[in-house]
Amino acid sequence: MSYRIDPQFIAEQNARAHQQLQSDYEALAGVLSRRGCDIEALTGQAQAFAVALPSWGVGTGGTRFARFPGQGEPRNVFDKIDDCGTIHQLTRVTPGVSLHFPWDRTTDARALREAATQHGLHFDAVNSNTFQDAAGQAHSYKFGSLTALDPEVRAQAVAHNIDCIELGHALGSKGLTVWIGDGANFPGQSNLRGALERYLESMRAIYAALPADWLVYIEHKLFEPAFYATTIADWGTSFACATELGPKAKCLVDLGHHAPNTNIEMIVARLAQFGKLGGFHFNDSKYGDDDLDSGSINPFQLFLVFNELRDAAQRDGQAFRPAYMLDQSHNVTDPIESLMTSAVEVQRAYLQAALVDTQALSHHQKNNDALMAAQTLKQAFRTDVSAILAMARYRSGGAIDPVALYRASAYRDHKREERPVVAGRSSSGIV
Ligand SMILES: [Mn+2]
Repeated sequence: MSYRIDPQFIAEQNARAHQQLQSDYEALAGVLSRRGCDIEALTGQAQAFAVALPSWGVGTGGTRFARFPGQGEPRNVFDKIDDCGTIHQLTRVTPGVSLHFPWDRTTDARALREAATQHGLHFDAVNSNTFQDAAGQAHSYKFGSLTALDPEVRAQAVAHNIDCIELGHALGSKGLTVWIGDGANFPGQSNLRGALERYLESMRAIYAALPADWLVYIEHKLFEPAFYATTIADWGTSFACATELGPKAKCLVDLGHHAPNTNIEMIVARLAQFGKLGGFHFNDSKYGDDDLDSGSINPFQLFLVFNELRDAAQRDGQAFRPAYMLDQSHNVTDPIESLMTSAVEVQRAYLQAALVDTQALSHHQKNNDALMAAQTLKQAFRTDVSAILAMARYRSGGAIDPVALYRASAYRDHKREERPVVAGRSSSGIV
């Protein structure tokens, strides 16, 4: 039996922090009340918010130079589910897990589904992997997968994606995320238009295999591993392909997959306007696809993204339901601590955006009062909603202070004993 944090221990730890929280919560309630905001409604919104965990994020990622594994890392998909369960147990904001095949391949989908259910987890979009060669596969992806010139390579990549759909279907998932590393490293290496034509041909075959209630998410990325011309490099290409494929194809925005200083919130607004915003891979970035913890570098950008999402939800109502997922790589922190912190940061940005005085904003926009319009957003962004987030966790049975409780529980020490290092451990990765 693997170690799990005892709910009684959570209750004891919370009891020690509750009085302080109650006092902070009441003070914030007063501040918000003067602005006409009901703190109870906001707490309810925070409790209803969810962002999915990447199964590959609970192991140490590493860079292309080296990986420095941590202690007690998950050895297989069941260990990963245990760690994801612990993150959800303490934060109450991560009920979904996004799997990655073949890393998380299992022959017993029922057992995996059962393990997830025991933790109160379900499976979010599954991810295919044709950016590296799996052991024993017939053809290499060195020169591309869905866009490869060799039709047998393309057929193999298409078959893998269809296999992912079947696996995901057995697990109760409702979506497939496709990111490919295909592209060219040199001018002239590839016919740019031809590569995209082959991509669309391959994707049409994958699209045809989608169950009726599934979506396929096209994830674009500016560069790497193709350093000259990536086939699906930007949201424009992603949008064009999603449009060509049909209503079940949507675009996925990974915050790190853009050039520095790109106005990502505007991309979000555009994709939402035209009904093609499928979902997100949240993370943060300073230079490139850094896969840093969400909100650790540019929390204002994250807030502005959620401000656009708030606007889209207001316009489109229940029909607007993009998939929220984290996609991070942890090199120097305990992945569980990073993922808990990031999930809360995404929830924080969502809640800050909910605080925007939309009437005032609209008024200032109509009057071309740029300064006050910007200040209206800043007022929401500067509001410290920590007490609401903590109260939401507390009321949902989570931890008032997830990282402190996690450390006090010595969870990682237990896992170090339970999970001795084995050769050929399952991969974690960065997409
Ligand atoms: Mn990603």
